[in-house]
Formats: sequence, structure tokens, C-alpha cells
Amino acid sequence: MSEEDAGDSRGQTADVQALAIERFIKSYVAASPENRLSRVDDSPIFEEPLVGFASGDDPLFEQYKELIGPFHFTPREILEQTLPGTATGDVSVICWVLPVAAKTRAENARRRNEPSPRWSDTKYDGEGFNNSLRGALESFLTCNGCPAVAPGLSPLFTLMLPEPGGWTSNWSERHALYAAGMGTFSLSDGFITERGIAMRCGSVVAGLALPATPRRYRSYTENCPFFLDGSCGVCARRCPAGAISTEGHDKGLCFQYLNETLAHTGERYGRNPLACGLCQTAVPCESRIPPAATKKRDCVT
Ligand code: B12
Repeated sequence: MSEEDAGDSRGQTADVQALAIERFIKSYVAASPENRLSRVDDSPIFEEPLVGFASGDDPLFEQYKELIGPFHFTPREILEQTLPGTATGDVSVICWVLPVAAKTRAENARRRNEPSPRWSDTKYDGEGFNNSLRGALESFLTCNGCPAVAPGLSPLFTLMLPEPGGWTSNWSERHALYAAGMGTFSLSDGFITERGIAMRCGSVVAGLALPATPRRYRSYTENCPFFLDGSCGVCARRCPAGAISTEGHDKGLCFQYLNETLAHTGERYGRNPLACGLCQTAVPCESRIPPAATKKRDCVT
């Protein structure tokens, strides 16, 4: 076999592996009884996911050490430090987006000061399901002979309060998604994907060479119309904590609103602290890339 043929067959194997992983994630979301709002009406918490891949050696992950902090893991580091001796070959990051169900978005969109019960349960039961998916994909890969770790489930995963920025983790799911070409950040700090900003997301780092999803964005805020021409800003008007302004998102005010102001609602719902997500519903980016951002991009290219 020529070198070129060998390269082709490696590429085909990678494509087949990527397809199998995408199918696994989509089937799990469609079939899992945990993807259900069991305290409400047993309807699905999330709709069909988006799946993307990044190379574990993408230089962006080194940049994140400067951007977020030296404590932020590269994919190779989290794999090697969680499962010593396993990160010797290729490393890829498998990312997914779980779009919040339309009914939940519609209910939260009508709220002005506090989230709806469906939204709140989407945070708690939804993140519980997201963790099951992380674990299931880890097992699927491990059973197929591939070392894998979901950073969010790693015993090394932690949240910290570095100066002066507010809560930060040593593995940011959204930054992994950005590397995997799945969207961009917004004025509210939220991440806007092709299925919008009303979503939860996750990732697994695997010892595989998967085809990286092309990153077509020229800026890390390209999907947010505010950063294109100063328009929109609906998320700032929606935020009941006054935590979003033309200066961006004040994590401290956001955190305080969630933990203190919403404490009484949390008691009523039996969920403390509460979710909020008003900045992610009744906004032009709720379930898609806002047309204003797409139109502007088309003009530029
Ligand atoms: C800590 C945390 C919080 C904190 C702080 C939020 C924050 N912005 O960091 C608090 C408690 C306030 C919070 C609130 C919420 N959170 Co929260 N939170 C997290 C957590 C656990 C870690 C986030 C983190 O460490 N980020 C790292 C820091 C550095 O990111 P950042 O400051 O946002 O990044 C900015 C800069 O890095 C900047 N940037 C500057 N230069 C450059 C250059 C490049 C190249 C790039 C790429 C970026 C970049 O871009 C960003 C935006 O300005 C993640 C789960 C995870 N492990 O990722 C969930 C997560 C971010 N939260 C999530 C959600 C849903 C929420 C809430 C909506 C609550 C709810 N469920 O109703 C609110 C929304 C708040 C908001 N407007 O962002 C989702 C995100 C969904 C989305 N569409 O973005 C996540 C990913 C959880 C999940 N599993 O899905 N959260």
C-alpha cells in the first residue's frame, strides 16, 4: 500500500469512528429515560443533539491557559492526569450540544423575573442526564479499547474563584465547543450554536484521531449581532439581575441573583439554587444563529 493509500484508509477509519460516535450520542439522547422531565409531564428535556470534534492538540487549548488561567487543562493533560499512561497517541475532543425542548423555551420566554419550573428542572434533571451521557460515552469508548475521560466527571474537575473574574472551571465546555467549530460566545457570555443559545453541552476527551469539525468563525463572538454592529442587546434587557450590559456579563451579579434573589422561588420549586436562563429565552438567538448575524456575515464574505 502506498503512503497515500495508507493515509486515505486512516482517514476513512476516522470518518467511520466519528459516525459511530455521533450515532451513539444521538441514540442515547433519543432513547434514555433520563432525558425526561419526570416531575412535570415526562416529555423530553432535550431535542436532537449537535455533535462536533476538535483535535486535542489544537493550539487553541494552549491559548486557553492564557485566556482562562494556567489551571485550565489541555485535552492531553486531562486524559493523561486522569488515566496515567494513556495520552501517548492521537487525542480528540468529542463535543455535543443538547438543545432545550421547544415547550420549555416557550414557557421560560413568558417569564420576567424568575424561571419556569420546566426550565429549572432542565438545569437539574437535564445536567443529571448530561452527566449520564458523559459516563455512557466514556464507557462506550473504553469498551471499544479507546481511553476516554469526560472532563466534567473527572475527579480532577473543579470550580474556582480566581481574581477578579468570577466562577471559573478548569475545563470549560463552551471553550471546547468553540474549538470544535460549534458556535461562538455572545454578549451574555452564553454560547450561540446553530440550534441557538438555549442549550446545555458537554464533552469527552478520547485517545483517537477524529476528523476535526471545520471552524468557520473569524471571531469568537461572530454569532452575536451586538458584536457585529452594536445592535440587538435583547439579553441585557431580559436579565432580571441587571447583570448584562454593553460591557458584557457580570458573573458576580448573575451568581448573586441565582443564589439570593431566587432563593424563595427555589424553595417553592424544591430546587436550590435555581437556574434562571431568562437571557437565553425570548431572545433572537434562542434557537438559532440570529438572522442579523448571518446576514452581516454574508455581506462580509
Ligand atoms: C461557572 C459557571 C457559571 C457561573 C459563571 C458563568 C460564566 N460565564 O463563566 C454562573 C453561576 C454565573 C453561571 C450561570 C449560568 N450558567 Co453556567 N456554568 C458554569 C460552568 C460550571 C463553568 C464556566 C466556566 O468555567 N467558564 C470559563 C470562563 C472563562 O468562561 P467565560 O468567562 O464565560 O468566557 C469568556 C471569555 O473566555 C471570552 N473570551 C475572551 N476572549 C476569547 C478568545 C477566544 C478565542 C475564545 C474562544 C473566548 C474568549 O469568551 C467568554 C465570553 O465573554 C459551566 C460548565 C463548564 N464546565 O463549562 C456552566 C455553563 C457555562 N453554564 C451554563 C448555563 C446554561 C448557565 C445559566 C443559563 C444557568 C441556567 N441553567 O439557567 C446561567 C447563564 C449565565 C450566563 N449569562 O452565562 C451552560 C452554558 C450554556 C450556554 N448556552 O452557554 C454551561 C456550559 C453548563 C452546561 N453543562 O451546559 N454559570
